[in-house]
Amino acid sequence: MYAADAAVPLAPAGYDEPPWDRDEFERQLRAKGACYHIHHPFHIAMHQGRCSPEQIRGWVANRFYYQVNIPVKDANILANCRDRDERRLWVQRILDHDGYGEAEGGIEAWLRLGEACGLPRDELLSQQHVLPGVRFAVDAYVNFARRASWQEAACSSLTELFAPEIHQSRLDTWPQNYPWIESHGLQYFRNRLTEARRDVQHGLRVTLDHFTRRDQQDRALDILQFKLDILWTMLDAMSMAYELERAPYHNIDQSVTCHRGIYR
Ligand code: AHQ
Repeated sequence: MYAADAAVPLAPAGYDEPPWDRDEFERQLRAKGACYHIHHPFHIAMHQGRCSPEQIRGWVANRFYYQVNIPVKDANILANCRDRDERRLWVQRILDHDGYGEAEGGIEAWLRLGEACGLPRDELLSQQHVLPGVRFAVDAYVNFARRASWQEAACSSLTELFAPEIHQSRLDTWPQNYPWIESHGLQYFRNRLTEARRDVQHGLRVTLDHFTRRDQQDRALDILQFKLDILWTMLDAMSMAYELERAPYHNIDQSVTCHRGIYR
């Protein structure tokens, strides 16, 4: 970036400030939890038992699009990573979701969550319920991981610093709030309690090691905010459709079918 009359490039914002030490950098990252989607009104209503079966099913069907894209996102991170030892760690995320050997994996577990909520597997797999806003947000995450450095994409996964709390909140409240959901469907959330804690230790170490200048640390916070925005925007789209009953084109033509995804 150049000032109008400067012959030398201006340093990025924060560049000339001293970097945070590791503890303060981690504290700054964790402070972003204030914007985590556990605080979104849709999630608060879900936690308080105020979601209808249709709203729960809409959430499960739309979040399935996020789930099936996590291994694609992680495969892009692996493709951009030249460090074998880091790849040996990161590859576990793909196995956790796609499954391997006898382990069915998280995508299968999410399909079972759908069945437990009364959503047939084919309905989730067809992506027929995926809202455009959810699709755009998830595709933005995958496309970011495709073109960013693997360390920047690893940083974007740090929303999982806050994930164990949200998974535990569902395990704590869904049985009495949504007794119509078969309990076996909650296995996905049980699995993520340990998987998320393990994953985030790796992602945090990569982030604290990689972003060392203050301007880089500021960028890391912005990358994490980008991912927080993705999670929040997904729920905004679901709120429009399932709480306000304003799905796309609701006032024009109920028969309109939203686009079915161009990144096939
Ligand atoms: O089920 C989730 C999951 O597998 C992942 C992977 C990780 C990533 O790589 O970005 N993030 C993530 C998340 C999952 N569940 C979300 C939820 O609310 O159930 C939380 C989400 C996250 O915090 O990023």
